[in-house]
Amino acid sequence: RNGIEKPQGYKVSFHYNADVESHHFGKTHPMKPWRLMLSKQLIVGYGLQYAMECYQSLPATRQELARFHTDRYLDFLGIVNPLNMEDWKAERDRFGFGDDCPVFDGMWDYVSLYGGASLQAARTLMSHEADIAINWSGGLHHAKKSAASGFCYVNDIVLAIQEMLRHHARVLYVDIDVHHGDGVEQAFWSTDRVCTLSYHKYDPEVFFPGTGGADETGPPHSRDEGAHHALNVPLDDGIDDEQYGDLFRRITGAVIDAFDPGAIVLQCGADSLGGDRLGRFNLNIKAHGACVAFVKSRCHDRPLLILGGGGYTPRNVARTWCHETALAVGAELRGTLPAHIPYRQAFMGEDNGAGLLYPELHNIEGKRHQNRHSPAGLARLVENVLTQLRYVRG
Ligand code: ZLS
Ligand code: CA
Ligand code: ZN
Repeated sequence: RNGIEKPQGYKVSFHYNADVESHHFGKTHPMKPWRLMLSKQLIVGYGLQYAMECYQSLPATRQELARFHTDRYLDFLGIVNPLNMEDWKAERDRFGFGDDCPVFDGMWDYVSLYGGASLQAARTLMSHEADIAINWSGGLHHAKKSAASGFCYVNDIVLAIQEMLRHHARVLYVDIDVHHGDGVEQAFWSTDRVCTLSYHKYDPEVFFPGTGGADETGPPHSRDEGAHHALNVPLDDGIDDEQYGDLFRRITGAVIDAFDPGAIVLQCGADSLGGDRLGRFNLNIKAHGACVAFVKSRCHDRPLLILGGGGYTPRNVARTWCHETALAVGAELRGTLPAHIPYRQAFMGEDNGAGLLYPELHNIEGKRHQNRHSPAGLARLVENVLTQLRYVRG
């Protein structure tokens, strides 16, 4: 009745602390932590909490954050607030704060909460208490060791991977956010123990962060440690379900086979969906979810860490991450949204009233982008990564 069919024997853990929801980047800022509340409402509305182990996560400590971030950056992050920030103008610029990464009330609490949730998720996997661990509040892939960038203040992904490297020789990072996963790529640039694979919109002049070209593969010389272990799939506007799915399966499948990681981290940024406020792709929820299902199907007995990321049309973010939580636990959800969830109105879409009296889980509305991909261009992208993989050994 609650939509749960039968579990497939995967132990799934869910890591969350509802205190993240209440933080605000500012009224006009596209990053809205309350999208996490909306996601959680859907997940609970479908009863998925009964199919996983739900952990109340704790904030990461300063010592934990310092495993990746510098002391000087953390000092500033801990000290600055909207009232005193005028006194810290030079540091503010140096550490990447500004319109994208504003100083806001409760910033330290917010960043330590999403960081703590990813660390707890990684540890739960490493102690074999779960096969798949989920943190939708994480996936903030742009943060650098000494700087905030692109709405990201601490890099929970790097912290989680560092934890996993204590137990596994090789970790694979896959990133389906519409933006390039530059912070994670940079953190593990000089090691062949982490392979980073990002799919993203690439247009260095106009689209953030401007990195992630096909020839950005790692340190320059083949004998340098980490050479060839950064993999990038630069894409253009409007890629559709079929094109993306085909590309994703061929490339990600080949990377898993070649690199043979001991554990996998999947960043599921929902800004690669059609109709996203900042995105450029045309993916539907089922195609986005098919990436999660594909990675899960290739994990066999490797632990899988599933993280959130971007996603700027909150009702679509919540739908996607609810659908993907169901894929993780192996549940089939009925298409009509539960009737009794709080904030059900939020799922009604922009044009309230006509037609959408019974909103669907798997449908998204919103403007689509013109598809700028050709079969030949996509084939070249696959060839390019497969060529690079000749240098990658598990
Ligand atoms: O991957 O494009 C940029 C940088 C700028 C243009 C925007 N201005 C404000 C700063 C300089 C070149 N930044 C991107 C960052 C995208 C981060 C994606 C994060 C992730 O999804 C992972 C979580 C960007 N795109 C759109 C905006 N910033 C943006 C749009 C609207 C606003 C409001 C608030 C702030 C200023 C006005 C803002 C940023
Ligand atoms: Ca990406
Ligand atoms: Zn993004």
